[in-house]
Amino acid sequence: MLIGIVGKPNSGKSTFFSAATHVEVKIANYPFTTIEPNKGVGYVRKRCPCSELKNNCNPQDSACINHIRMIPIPLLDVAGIVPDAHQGKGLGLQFLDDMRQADGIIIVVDASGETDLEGNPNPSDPSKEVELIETELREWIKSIILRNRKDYEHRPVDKLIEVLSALKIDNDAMVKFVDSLGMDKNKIMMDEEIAGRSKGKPWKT
Ligand SMILES: Nc1nc2c(ncn2[C@@H]2O[C@H](COP(=O)(O)OP(=O)(O)OP(=O)(O)O)[C@@H](O)[C@H]2O)c(=O)[nH]1
Ligand SMILES: [Mg+2]
Repeated sequence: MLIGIVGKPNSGKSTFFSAATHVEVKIANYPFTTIEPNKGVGYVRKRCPCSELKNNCNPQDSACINHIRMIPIPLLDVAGIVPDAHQGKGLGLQFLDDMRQADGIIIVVDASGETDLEGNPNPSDPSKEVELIETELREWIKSIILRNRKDYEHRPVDKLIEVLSALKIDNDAMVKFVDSLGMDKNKIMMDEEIAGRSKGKPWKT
């Protein structure tokens, strides 16, 4: 499993990453301090079942310290995402390519509202930062789906899953999504009406 740490530029992603992994990385008060992604391992602490069994365990995959299991979670700190990143703005496409490796994301928001969506010092509504990430990820996936129409159109859903395989989208979620559009799973159609119907709705996986 790999979790991507995402957010607009200058929002505190690397600060969170460094606190969670103890990896020293560049942190600064301006946008695009991080360009190449930083990789490290954070630990989720969970009470280990050995506390109830009243013995000490010796797990191979993680440390158990005083009955607390240290579960390793690889983290990836990537470049900031700006409006229209899916069209290449900012470090758009590089960011999105780095994100392909991640199984899930943590969105880091600058709750002070003192920097805009480009990470510059201007007043801003922090809730817009979550919308920004949702919009850019959705538009990016949508552009891949529309660009590869010839590979899955009029074919079973498996072909569409193949097109999206690099994005680690769950197969069952994909089948359910196709169902929710009222599409035949054996004959995927991506006409303009369907493309329009998905517009504006986050594609939950
Ligand atoms: N007050 C305050 N400042 C913070 C906090 N987290 C980060 N900062 C500051 O915010 C600035 C940006 O932090 P970074 O961690 O470099 O932000 P980033 O999102 O990785 O930035 P980019 O890599 O440029 O996209 C730095 O000056 C940090 O010291 C916080 O929780 N509170
Ligand atoms: Mg950074």
